[in-house]
Amino acid sequence: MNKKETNNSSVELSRRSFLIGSAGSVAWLAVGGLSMASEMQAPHVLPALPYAELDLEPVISTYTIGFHYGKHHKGYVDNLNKLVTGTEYAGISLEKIIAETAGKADKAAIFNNAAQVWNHTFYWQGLKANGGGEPPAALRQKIEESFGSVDACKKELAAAAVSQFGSGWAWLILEGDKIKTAKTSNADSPLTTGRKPLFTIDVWEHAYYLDYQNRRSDYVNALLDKLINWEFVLRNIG
Ligand code: MN3
Repeated sequence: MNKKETNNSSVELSRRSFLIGSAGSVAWLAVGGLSMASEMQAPHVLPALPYAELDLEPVISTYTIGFHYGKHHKGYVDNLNKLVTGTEYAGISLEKIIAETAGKADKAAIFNNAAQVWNHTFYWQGLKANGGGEPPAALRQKIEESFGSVDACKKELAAAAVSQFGSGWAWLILEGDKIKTAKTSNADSPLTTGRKPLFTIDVWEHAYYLDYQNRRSDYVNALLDKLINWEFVLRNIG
């Protein structure tokens, strides 16, 4: 572990301690992917980023994160809290809200905001400073079984991200014992079709337009080469 990572870890730990101390019911902070929001109750809380806002420079600028995390992600949390207050969805977990509102036209606003809260939290967790590079051996083997090579996996995921028409998300998911790629539109999530998310890339324009304008593929490739947190992907396989 280099010095920068050591420093980041201690920043992360002290943030966690602070949040756990100040909001004891928020269990999202446990690292490990899918369980991250399982005990989050309304009112829903914007989870802390697992790194400083400048740590993803130069791939994702502090300016982009300021808007994306501080305005967009926070906006979904605030909207969700407004929408569920006084309804049957108040006080239940984010995952349960997503499961119970998926596909219901009259619950679309609640679904969209809940799924966007989940998707963004998952997206931030999947990135890290000095990410990319080679996956851990156990993950590399799984990727090779599924795609032939790490490079082929990254190419297929980048193709999914670039070809998603309009706003949405590209994913690595687990189906059976194989890793696959997927893409979803707007707020949609693999969770609603029983697929297990391992990693996601936000391809809404707000995720990259300030830094890359129309060059979505440059954003996607830089993210996969320099920010993907392979340990997070491996933990989600479980
Ligand atoms: Mn976004």
